[in-house]
Amino acid sequence: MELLTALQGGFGDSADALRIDGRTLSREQLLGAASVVAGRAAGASALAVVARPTLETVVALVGGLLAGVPVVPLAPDAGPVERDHILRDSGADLLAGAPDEPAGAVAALPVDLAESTTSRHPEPSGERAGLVLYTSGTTGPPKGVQLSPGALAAGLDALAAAWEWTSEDTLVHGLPLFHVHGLVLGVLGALRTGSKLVHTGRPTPAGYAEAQGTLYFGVPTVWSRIAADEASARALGGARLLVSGSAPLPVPVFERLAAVTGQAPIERYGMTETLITLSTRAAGERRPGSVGLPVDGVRTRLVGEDGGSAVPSDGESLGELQVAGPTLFDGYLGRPEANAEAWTSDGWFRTGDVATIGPDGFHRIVGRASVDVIKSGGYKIGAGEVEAALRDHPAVADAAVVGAPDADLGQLVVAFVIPDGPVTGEQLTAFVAERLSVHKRPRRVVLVDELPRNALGKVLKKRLLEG
Ligand code: MLC
Ligand code: AMP
Repeated sequence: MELLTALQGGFGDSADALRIDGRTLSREQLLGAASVVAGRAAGASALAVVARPTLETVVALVGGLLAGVPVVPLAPDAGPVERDHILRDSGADLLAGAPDEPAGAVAALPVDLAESTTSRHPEPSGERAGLVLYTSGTTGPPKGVQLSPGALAAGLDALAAAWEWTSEDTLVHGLPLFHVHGLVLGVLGALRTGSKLVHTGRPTPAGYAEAQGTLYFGVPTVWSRIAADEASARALGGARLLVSGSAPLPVPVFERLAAVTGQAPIERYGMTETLITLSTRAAGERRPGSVGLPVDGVRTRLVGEDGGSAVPSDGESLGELQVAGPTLFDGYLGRPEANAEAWTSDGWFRTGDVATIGPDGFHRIVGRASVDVIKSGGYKIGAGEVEAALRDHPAVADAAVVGAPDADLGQLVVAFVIPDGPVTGEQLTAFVAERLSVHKRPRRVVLVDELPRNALGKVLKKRLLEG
């Protein structure tokens, strides 16, 4: 399966085919440098990549894919607990990053853009995972989602069709390069469609405004900040398409963005495990609060709370959204139980999201079935992982973590902590930021004497959210 079609030369090339944080690379230069990485990575079990927003990250990613070695992106600020877990769980035996990147116990593969080779590695047949992306669940440490080159290609082709995305586009975003949105859509998408890529380093309104793109990607927090910054928003008026995803785009943000930029955003829905499965269309209706229709090849259904009954497509009845199709992952790495839970006996993936489907087929995502999965700034954060990190602090007796509604981030990570000694909220925030990664830190810590529990001892999180 050839995934990186734009590297075959058919779309032409330019010195600034890729621009990240002000530095540029042509596709030919990318291929030359990535081929060096591929030569060094060949035969590895898995290649971890410290996914800073840099050209080196893209070179390492492409090198791993060309070598047929599963690529495991790491959040650059991942603390020791998160990083050690991902390295151990994925079996990564090489770690790629800038030459000064500390590799720890794993062998280092330094990426130097000055190194290039004319030897070429034909893209592998695709039997092994292309990417292993780590995602948090309700409990326990993050799980490795195995995505095949075939699923990645099918997902990107479906989006290219839905958004009329071509080599004429210049894609702009500033999203992190260790998740589906920034990495799969935001980097591999450009390397498959042949569009130019501008990565702004951070997803700031000013960075987006300066970039002069035709196609812009953002999470709702980014769009909300752009909509509030009129000068930047107006600069996007000439773009072809503004696309929001990774979390619900609030209707007032949709409307404000449409008013200030002169164009309604596209909203699309997906998951690490399924890639992007639903979207409104470039040529179709863009309805506020709706994520539109299944993309090419994807099938959806709603299932009632009892797990079996079908839910009518009346735009009101709620059910769990289940999906099937060629964009789905090949299972969680080494997790037979999680895999058994994730799929129905008839082969559908349970998303854990609650949705409605209208008579016209338009889907609306209403929320998540579990309060233990938090979406903050578009990042998925498992309450259980943050609670476990907090309990590792010597002055914490117990902790419960919830996602409180927040105008900027969608949800805010809030920790209710029973202390067992002198400790401040700031200290606990820093403790989590250092052990896991910065975006998983509780932004608010409430010290309490006890946690509300039901008769079975389970914490009543809804009560914490109400109080
Ligand atoms: C803050 N910082 C700290 C810290 N507190 N550093 C150390 N310790 C602490 N206690 C630093 C950070 O490192 C960072 O530095 C800076 O402060 C700001 O970080 P932040 O507070 O986390 O930024 P924030 O404003 O909250 O970020 C908002 C955001 C971000 C929207 C930019 O949440 C984001 O990038 N979201 C994108 C998530 C995403 O791509 N999700 C896709 C998942 S895939 P510095 O130096 O970095 O500025 C998916 C599938 C699909 O969902 O459908 O797409
Ligand atoms: P992740 O595991 O980070 O890929 O996050 C996937 C989750 O993000 C989904 O299960 C949804 O809960 C949420 N999500 C993604 N896109 C949207 C959207 N457009 N609207 C609402 N929720 C979304």
